[in-house]
Amino acid sequence: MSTKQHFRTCNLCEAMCGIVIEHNGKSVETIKGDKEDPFSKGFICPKAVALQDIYEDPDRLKKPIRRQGDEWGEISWKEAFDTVVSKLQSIGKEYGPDAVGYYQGNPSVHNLGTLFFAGSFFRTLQTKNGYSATSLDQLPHHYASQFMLGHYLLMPVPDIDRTQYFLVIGANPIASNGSMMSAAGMPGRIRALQKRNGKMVVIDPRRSETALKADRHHFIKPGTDVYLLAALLQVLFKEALIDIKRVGNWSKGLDQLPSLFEPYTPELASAHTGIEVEEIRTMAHEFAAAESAVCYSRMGASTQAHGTLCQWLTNLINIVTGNFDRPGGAMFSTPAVDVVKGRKNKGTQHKYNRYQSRVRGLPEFNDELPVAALAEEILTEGEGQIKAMVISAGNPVLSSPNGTKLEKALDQLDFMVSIDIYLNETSKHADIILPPQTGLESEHFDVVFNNLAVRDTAKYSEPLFDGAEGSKADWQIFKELTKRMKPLSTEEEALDAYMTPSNFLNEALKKGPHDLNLKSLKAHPHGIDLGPLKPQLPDRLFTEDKMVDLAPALFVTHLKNLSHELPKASSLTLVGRRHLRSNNSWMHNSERLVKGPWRCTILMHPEDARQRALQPETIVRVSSAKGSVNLPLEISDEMMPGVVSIPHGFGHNRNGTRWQVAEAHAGVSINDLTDENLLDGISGNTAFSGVEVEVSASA
Ligand SMILES: Nc1nc2c(c(=O)[nH]1)N[C@H]1C(S)=C(S)[C@@H](COP(=O)(O)OP(=O)(O)OC[C@H]3O[C@@H](n4cnc5c(=O)[nH]c(N)nc54)[C@H](O)[C@@H]3O)O[C@H]1N2
Ligand SMILES: Nc1nc2c(c(=O)[nH]1)N[C@H]1C(S)=C(S)[C@@H](COP(=O)(O)OP(=O)(O)OC[C@H]3O[C@@H](n4cnc5c(=O)[nH]c(N)nc54)[C@H](O)[C@@H]3O)O[C@H]1N2
Ligand code: SF4
Ligand SMILES: [Mo]
Repeated sequence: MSTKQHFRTCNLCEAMCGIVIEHNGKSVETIKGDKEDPFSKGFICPKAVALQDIYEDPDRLKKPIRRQGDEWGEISWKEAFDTVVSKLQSIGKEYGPDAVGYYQGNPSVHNLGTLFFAGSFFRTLQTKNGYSATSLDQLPHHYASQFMLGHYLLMPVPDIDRTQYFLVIGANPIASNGSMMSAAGMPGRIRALQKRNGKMVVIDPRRSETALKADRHHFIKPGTDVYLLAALLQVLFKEALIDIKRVGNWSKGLDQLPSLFEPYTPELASAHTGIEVEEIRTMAHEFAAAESAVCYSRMGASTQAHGTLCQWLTNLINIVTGNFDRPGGAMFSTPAVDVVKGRKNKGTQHKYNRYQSRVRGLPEFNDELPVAALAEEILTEGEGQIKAMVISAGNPVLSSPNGTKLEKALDQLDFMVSIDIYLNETSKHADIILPPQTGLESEHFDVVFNNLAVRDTAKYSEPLFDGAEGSKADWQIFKELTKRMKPLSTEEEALDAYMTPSNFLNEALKKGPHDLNLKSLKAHPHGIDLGPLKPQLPDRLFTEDKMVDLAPALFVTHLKNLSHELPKASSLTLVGRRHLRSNNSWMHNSERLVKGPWRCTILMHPEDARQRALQPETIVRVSSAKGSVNLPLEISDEMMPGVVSIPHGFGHNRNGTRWQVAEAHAGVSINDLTDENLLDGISGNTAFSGVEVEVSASA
């Protein structure tokens, strides 16, 4: 068979790299970067080849399976759908709609069909118990956007290609390839910044892969970023370095800010963060003096106790220095499919706290509750207790705090269904697993990540291969479930065949700002360049008064209540880390990606190891209030003294899973140590950073 070329976008992470796949119609020969892709220009990371590994993976599920005791047996799609819907309906009827919960994991937003079709199904459940990986990740960013700009999806993106000063707080884009900042080819973009005499400053408790490339790196005590950000604002106001520019014409609340930040001196910030007073002042001066500058705070500044305050203050720093909505600062994309306009806010300025979680009273946001509440909502008896779960494209046993508690909870459900390609640590608790086609078998367009991209481009990827015989795509699964839950009306019936991801995409493109359609995208298989980010405020604001709210009352109150006292010294604080060749919990089944040195280690500063008489490369025991794990110790001065780091997504050592390579590289789960009670005080987002642990030689 002759070799053909197929062009597509890799959908494994947020970077949207263009790839060229050489294939013979049945199998992949090579996967390489597509130099003609206008966004990625040939860049790929080592994970791209995993698209082939996942496609060929003998462990990947292709037919629905049903559990009987510890055994799984294949069943037909009809039997699977019938059983799932009759179980969900009977549980809903007996205990009320809140008895059925759902969780959507990270790959949901990388999947065109799921984005278009999952929502309709979950709405048929009419439950308050909706959860997703959002509250393990970027929920504070949505709060900041909703409360300041009026729309939770209107996200400021660092204009990395034009900035002269890039302040990176709690992000490691060299390993993660960027998040809430789709920017394929981060190493090249950082090199270009430095070549044009720009600077990158990194704030991280670990000298990360990104910190190694920085002009300056400062260690910071986990969870204390709010003091640093507030001190930067204090210096800017106190020394009259404010130059708000255009935003001043359509923003409110500026007058409140100087007194609000006055107490947050660099001295106070230094005591909390461990960063020198003079370094903090210099950072503020440099930021204000730079031709353009952008502060970018991500995971480390989001999944922590003051995540929402951090995102608010990050926006403020960009705004009050005149670096908002202008080249080189924080800007907004103009995506071909406009998800922001597409998801109207319908006048509810704040989709927030319309109801609370039953047991702990955590606030709803955008129809979801924080995942940290999920286990207790299943385990705590009473009206509204969750009795059944639908889990799609997620692995919360490994990804959510106190995973051991969640796995106990899942075990006691009356019914659970997973929509997943693997029998993983979570789906193993299901009664039925519905496996979708995936990756190379799917068509693709990035609806979400173009909204977060550092440049506007558009690209459609055709499916490369047909799915296995009789298999279904995620969207077909959701569509079938929806129809069975809520039979179609005659009008809907007439439209049914038209309701496909491509038709929806075509409609959305036609409504979008660039006058595109599916046909025009198909004519450009490498993608279309739509240019650099453009200023677009105040038109794009969604606040009712068309003003940027610089001082939302909810945030101001929390800041006023923030304790200035230093916490009592803890022994060791735990943070996470990501590795370039891994992706959350589900890419450990590719032999090519897991090879090399053992990655699931705990990193510790030499002085901390010496104090505990711990030897390198020995197995140590790490204990927290929630659990303990044993894993190899790596001693390195890349860690800040007092802070240790363990990667997340490992822990494939639980019985009953079916991913052979991952089981052979099991590691342990950091989330057996993390705590479902440590949350961002405003949003209920999980605070993964800052868990106290003790480390000792393992017996
Ligand atoms: N301690 C700690 N915990 C963390 C983090 C951390 O930094 N530290 N990071 C958090 C973050 S940011 C995130 S986003 C979460 C991620 O956590 P989750 O979203 O809960 O889990 P993933 O590991 O992404 O698992 C994704 C699942 O989707 C399946 N899958 C892959 N592709 C498809 C598909 O096309 N369709 C379907 N139906 N299924 C598919 C995979 O088989 C896998 O089982 O983890 C969070 N947990
Ligand atoms: N290779 C790879 N790429 C990925 C993923 C993956 O698992 N592997 N996951 C994807 C997903 S779902 C996401 S959300 C993104 C996340 O991408 P990023 O936002 O870049 O997140 P991380 O790579 O986890 O980097 C977070 C950094 O914050 C630091 N940190 C921890 N606590 C604190 C703190 O309190 N303050 C400060 N200032 N820093 C702190 C950590 O040491 C770490 O270096 O990556 C995506 N890309
Ligand atoms: S950085 Fe790697 S995983 Fe992410 S889109 Fe590019 S090739 Fe895929
Ligand atoms: Mo994430």
